[in-house]
Amino acid sequence: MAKMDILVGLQWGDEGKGKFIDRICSNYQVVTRYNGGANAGHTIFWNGHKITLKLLPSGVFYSHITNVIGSGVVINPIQLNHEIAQLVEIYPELNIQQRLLISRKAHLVLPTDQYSDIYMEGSDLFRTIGTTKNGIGNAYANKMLRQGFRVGDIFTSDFASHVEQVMCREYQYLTRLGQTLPDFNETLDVFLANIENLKELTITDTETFINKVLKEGKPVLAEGAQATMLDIDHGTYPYVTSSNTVASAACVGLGVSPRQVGEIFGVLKAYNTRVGEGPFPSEIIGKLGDELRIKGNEFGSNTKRPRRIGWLDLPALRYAIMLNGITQLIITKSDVLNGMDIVNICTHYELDGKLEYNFPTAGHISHLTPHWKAFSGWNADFSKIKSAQELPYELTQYLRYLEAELETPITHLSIGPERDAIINIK
Ligand code: 2SA
Ligand code: MG
Repeated sequence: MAKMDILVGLQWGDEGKGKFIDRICSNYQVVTRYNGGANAGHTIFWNGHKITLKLLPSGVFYSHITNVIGSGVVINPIQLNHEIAQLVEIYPELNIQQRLLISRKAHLVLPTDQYSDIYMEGSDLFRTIGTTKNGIGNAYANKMLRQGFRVGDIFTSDFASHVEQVMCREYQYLTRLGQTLPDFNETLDVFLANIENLKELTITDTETFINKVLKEGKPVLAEGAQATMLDIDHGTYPYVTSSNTVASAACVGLGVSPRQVGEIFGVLKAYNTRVGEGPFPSEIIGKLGDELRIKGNEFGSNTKRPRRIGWLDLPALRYAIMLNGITQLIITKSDVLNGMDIVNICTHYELDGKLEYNFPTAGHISHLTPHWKAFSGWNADFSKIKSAQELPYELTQYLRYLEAELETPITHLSIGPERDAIINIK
């Protein structure tokens, strides 16, 4: 019996998960997505092209890997077809369609889910979250309300008329609220045409497939989208995404027992970022944050929004490691901090005059004052570093401190944007 390894982000997203997945992908027979939708953006550099995958699992580039979109994902068929078409054009030899399985139980994102998301983000009647405006929350809400459409439904004879009815209802509602919307018939036609394309793909009982593969002794990788601090239950609610992002969600979102789980990789950046609204205790406000944003190219891979910048936050990281049961840490973008005089880490917070060593899970998160430990910065030619022994002394000290404080081994360190700029630490 093989194991399913899980990879998650430990911060607020954009930790560089795609790069590490690309590194370990070839060890797996199956690579899966279990949560989120086109709000994800895994950037991979492949043969000189920069490619951002939103819905497709990162195993698409390896011809021996079967890629699975599990039941926990919400699928925008227009985006999925677009992504496939784009890759087929650049790499026809990869036969992406032949190596892609989609769960019958995954839910569909309707155009009206997206329009509702856009409306809610712009309206005073609703809380503004700073979403990616992909309709993710609305699609999951409909799933929970048991009003959603699942991929398996597209083969039923009344699917088109049922979608039309629902979209018509949503159009009436949004129009009454004053929202201007694209032409109804055109929107519906485009959506249904994309549903026809979806029918050409393999839509199946992916949980049966994955469990069979594991039984045959072939390892599976579950790649998490977004990150722990954006988890709908455990993140900084309400400023979170609408799915469970923690490792245990891979079991639900794929239909795999917790007994089958092997390694749980936790990816974190050597500093911190967050897009959208919400508490960010270790945020760096001002010039230094602006400099790091430019240096680290910290802009949303889908939405191009500038990311907020912060230092590492030990209470938040310990909390994320606990929630996921992380077995290995992967640290990315250590090169971005190269040349800084001082690198800070938030060790704990102060709240109403009291010291707080745990990440508060509700309530006063926005009132925290961080306490810092300052480290000497490092300065090295990262392009020449090939092994852990060659790392600058100050960076090694930084990593040792983190490893001890987080009580979890750091196994890999990314030292540059290139595909191979990642070294083994253990
Ligand atoms: P949503 O769209 O409903 O999931 O938004 C809710 C909150 O979750 C945040 N969120 C993200 N944060 C970082 N990266 C994400 N993915 C893209 C990327 C983002 C992009 O990888 O670059 O392109 O801008 C992601 N997806 C959701 C979002 O900012 C809200 O705070
Ligand atoms: Mg991302």
